[in-house]
Amino acid sequence: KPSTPMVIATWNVPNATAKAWEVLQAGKSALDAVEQGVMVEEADEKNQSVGKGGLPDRDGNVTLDACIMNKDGDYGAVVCIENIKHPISVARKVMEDTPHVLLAGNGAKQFAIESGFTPENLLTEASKKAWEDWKVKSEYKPIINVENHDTIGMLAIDKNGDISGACTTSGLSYKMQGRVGDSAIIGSGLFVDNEVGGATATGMGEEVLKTVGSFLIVELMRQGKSPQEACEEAVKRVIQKSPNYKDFQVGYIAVNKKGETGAYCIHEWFNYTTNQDGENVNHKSDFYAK
Ligand code: SD4
Repeated sequence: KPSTPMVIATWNVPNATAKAWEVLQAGKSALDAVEQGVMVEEADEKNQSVGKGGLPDRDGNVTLDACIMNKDGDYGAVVCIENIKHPISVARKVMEDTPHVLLAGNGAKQFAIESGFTPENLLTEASKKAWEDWKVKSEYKPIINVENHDTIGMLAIDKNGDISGACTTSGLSYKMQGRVGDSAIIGSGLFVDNEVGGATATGMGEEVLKTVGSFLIVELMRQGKSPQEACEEAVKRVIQKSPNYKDFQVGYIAVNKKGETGAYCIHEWFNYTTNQDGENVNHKSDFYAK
């Protein structure tokens, strides 16, 4: 049953959604909820797809992408930032404290340090070992393992009915140096329109970027589609454009103003977590390739 306030996030991230719910319960905004929610995963070294412990690029650099959107449609993002554990908070500062919306690489890191963030090594022993094992063959196939990736995209609706969203990732593992995916790009990895709803993506960023998936979902909801119908349409768009869809995963989640949710992906195993009334529920997403 749809109800608000609520939180929805990609993958099985009960600690993150519980944190976001706690923030909402304290009467804070959806913006605070999504920021603090995804920070839980950024700090979790065991999650090798975001923040500290993220898998590096092919040269061993951990480079992170993150973005955030508020109820007014403001957007802030960092791409290819290194050594900063909480890129989502830097993205929020870009949105709130600069005349810009997107900072990249060294400039983003510089801004983070000037804003009080402490640089640190993000390559954990476990991720370093995984990279060293990968280097033995160095097979550069930018094919996402369909079972194992967990960029976190989160959407929340607060007690005022306002929607915000956040998305954070270390991107595809062993990507080329400088590669930026969909997660921090407005309309692709995330889009929120407070009059309509929000959407966020996980999976092969190149495919999400080509079809501007999250914006598409929000626009379809604006035209009257349910979040579920809109997610299905966005996945079908990817499939129409990419005959090799069997080789990669894309998954979307969405929520509308009423708190109705939707999710759809190409391959089985995508799942997502909701929190309504303080209860975390993990859901299996419906999928195309049956
Ligand atoms: C990217 N969409 O950088 C991200 C990867 C991802 O879980 O979702 N990983 O393309």
